[in-house]
Amino acid sequence: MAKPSILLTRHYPPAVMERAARDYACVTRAEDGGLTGAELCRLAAGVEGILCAAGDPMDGATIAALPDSVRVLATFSVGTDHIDLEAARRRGIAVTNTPDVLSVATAEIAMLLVLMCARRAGEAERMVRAREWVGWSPTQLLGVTLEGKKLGILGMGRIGQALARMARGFGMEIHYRNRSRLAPEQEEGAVFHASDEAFLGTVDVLSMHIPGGAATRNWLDAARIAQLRKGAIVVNTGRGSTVDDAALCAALHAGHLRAAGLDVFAGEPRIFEGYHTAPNVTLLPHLGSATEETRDAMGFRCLDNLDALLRRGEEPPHRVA
Ligand code: 8YV
Repeated sequence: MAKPSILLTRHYPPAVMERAARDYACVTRAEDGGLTGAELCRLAAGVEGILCAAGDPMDGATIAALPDSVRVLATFSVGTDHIDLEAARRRGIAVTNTPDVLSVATAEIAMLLVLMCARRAGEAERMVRAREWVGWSPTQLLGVTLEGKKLGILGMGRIGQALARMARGFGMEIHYRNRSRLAPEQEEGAVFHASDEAFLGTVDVLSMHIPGGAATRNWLDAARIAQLRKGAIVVNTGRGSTVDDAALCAALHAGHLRAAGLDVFAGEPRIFEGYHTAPNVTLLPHLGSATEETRDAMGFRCLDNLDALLRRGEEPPHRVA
């Protein structure tokens, strides 16, 4: 039987590309990224599945123009805000994602940013690298200790819960805000807050883990930032669109916030200009899931979903639309 044909929009990890080539007739690209909607539709001619990723043009107009052969979009991400799910539903195209396998890696990056913000590691590294370190002093680059501090997790899903487990190891007290309260065995002693106001007014560190999209756009705006305690730290490893960049920058420059650590940005890879000149901000290039183990597992999860639909005619295990 002929292998089903799929389009791979990116250069996925070698083990993923190898498995894809073993089981599918693959259309690949010389470039990684920079794909336009028109090129995507052209490359997709005759393929049944597309292994795509964040940053690919999966808007309504592109999905409407995809060839009729396309039956499934398997995204190499847990987030689906880059895909117009409604447009896919209208075309009868299935959409799958990669939950679970990236929770620990993303929580590690959140914990890394919390540590970097609390201990001013970004500023410190920049100083040493610039050959500006003139020697140790008792008051140089003083940060804050995490032990005993309150970590506020916004969005207590799989990634938030993985971060909570790590932060407990640093002696932090866990607070959270979520659509609904978790069962006690998932809470593991974390304090649920029923309102944004109570939550924001309590925490020393806010770690954001909410999805992108219209419903969460600019969730962290000037009004909510003002509800945070003076000297609070903000970390975002979810989606950049959930933060009002101008408001966050203003609060960092004004000193209301101690520091911010950002791994995601609205309109990335472009970055809001004000962040470049804020010393107390740590900027990472969307590293959340970037470990060898995790990226392999994400790719395999995409292929598992494609296999189910295209090779066995079954319902894919991680279908979101
Ligand atoms: C992905 C992510 O690796 O899974 C997500 O939603 O944000 C990342 O960890 C990245 O978006 C590539 O698709």
